[in-house]
Amino acid sequence: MSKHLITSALPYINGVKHLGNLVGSLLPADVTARFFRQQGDEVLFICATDEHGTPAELAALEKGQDVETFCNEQYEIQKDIYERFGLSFDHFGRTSRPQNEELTQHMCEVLSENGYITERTVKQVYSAKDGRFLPDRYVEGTCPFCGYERARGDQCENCTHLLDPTDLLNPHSAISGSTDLEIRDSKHLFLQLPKLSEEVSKWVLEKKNIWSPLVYSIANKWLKEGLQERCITRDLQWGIPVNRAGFEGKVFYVWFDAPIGYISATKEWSDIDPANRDWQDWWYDAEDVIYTEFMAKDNIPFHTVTFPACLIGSKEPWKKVDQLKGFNWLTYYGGKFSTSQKRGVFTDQALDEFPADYWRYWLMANAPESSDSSFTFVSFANAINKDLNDTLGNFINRVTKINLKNFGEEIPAIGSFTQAEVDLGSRLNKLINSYTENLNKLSFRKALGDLRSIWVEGNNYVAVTEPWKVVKTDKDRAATILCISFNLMRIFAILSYPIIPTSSEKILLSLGIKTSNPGWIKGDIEKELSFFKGGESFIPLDPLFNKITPERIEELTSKYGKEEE
Ligand code: B3M
Ligand code: ZN
Repeated sequence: MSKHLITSALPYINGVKHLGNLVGSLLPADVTARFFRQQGDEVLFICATDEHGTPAELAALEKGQDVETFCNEQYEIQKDIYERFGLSFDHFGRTSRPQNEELTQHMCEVLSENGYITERTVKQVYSAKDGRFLPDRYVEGTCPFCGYERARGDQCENCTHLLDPTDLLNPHSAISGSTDLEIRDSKHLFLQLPKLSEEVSKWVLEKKNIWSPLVYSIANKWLKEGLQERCITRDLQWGIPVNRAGFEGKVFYVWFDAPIGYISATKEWSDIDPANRDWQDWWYDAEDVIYTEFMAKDNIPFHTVTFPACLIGSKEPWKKVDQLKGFNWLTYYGGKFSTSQKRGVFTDQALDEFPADYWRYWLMANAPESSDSSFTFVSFANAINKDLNDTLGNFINRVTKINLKNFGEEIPAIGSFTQAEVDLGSRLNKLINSYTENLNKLSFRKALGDLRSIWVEGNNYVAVTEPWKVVKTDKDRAATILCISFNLMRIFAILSYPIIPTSSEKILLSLGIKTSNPGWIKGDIEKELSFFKGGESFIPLDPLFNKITPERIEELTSKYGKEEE
């Protein structure tokens, strides 16, 4: 039995997330957590809201709320949405909780004791009108590299250059719009990454054949460019205070405290039940733990270089990531999802339109693994109609109908296997082995292709054996075919559980199986195909899925926008 620690990148607190955020970390992490639990492994699935930094402050300002009130509200909104999407976190915490303050301050102290933190006075943009320094996104202006006039103080979203607020041309305050800005001295802490470069490079090299090319190449590029010292403090009110003389009124930079949030959210989890839970079992001297992280590609540098550098620099035995699944982008009709321009489908709206399983299925079948994927309602409707409704749903409906007509609400008695069942078994064996292997390798698109092929086997089986015909001449043979078909329903439900858990639970319940962990299909397929032997009762299922009509597609595309503006 393995011990899996799974984390998803922590969603920023500022606003409801869109489908791209869901498929870029949260959902694949959940699919993997469910899958490992079904293998009988010990799993701890951790996430939290990422609550500090200028995104939170600016969003709160926009809503006319103080940041703490804003974060409290947004945390509950996001937590509720993720529960409705079936994201089975063992704990969903907050980086603004005391555990993260304690651990972040500790991390800075030990890094400082080990000589990896220096103090330096830097030039900062100060706004007399706002009465404060303006770090990162608090300053906007013209990008010196590409002339984009709405560049932010930390990065130009047009040419993606990382910026410092003092680089901007015609800068103005993002709060008051004031251009009356001055440059003032301000003392900050710097993480001496160059001193950790050799150890980090050695550690990254060990991952060469473990991480995907996308992940390994991004980590390597950063290391090859040469690591620079990084400022890990900010002149902000909202954040984890820097508990160091001379740094009153300053907080840690959000990307310093956020990854530590994985550890502190685990401590939140064990603080709930300290008699039975120990966060250090998963993070401290925890070489028996297999740690897998999920994130979008822009987060890969922080997770493969800066955060491991902090853990290495602490000289404490913190668990570092083993496997890291990075994703490209999900686009909306080829363009970017946009919170500000209200472009695309957001997680709260998605649940108003269709059940979570519809989205879970399409997103995992089209996960942006080796390249970007584009969401369109036509593609979405095709998958729901063809794969869920016409393949899985249709198989269940037709077997149930034939059985009700000839044997009532009882699974009929199984007889001996013919060549049809032997062939079915060997095809299923191959497909299930491939599906299991692809999920183990986090190859989600391939895995979903296998799952689809597994469902198709059900329809092929009844098409070949024709129980509706056979029942007229050989009722026992028809009984066997239908009994095998009910066993296929159970097999499909168990295998589909990581992807479409709500539908899978409904199928299992209709077969009289109520469980929080349905296990897996492995070993002797003949045994699985004769799990039900006959005599068991079942509850006829209402149709699990509804087709999406062309009219509905039209309605959705006009509601959520289509072409890039
Ligand atoms: N909050 C997600 C993002 O960049 C960021 C991840 C933090 S994981 C420690 O959108
Ligand atoms: Zn630019």
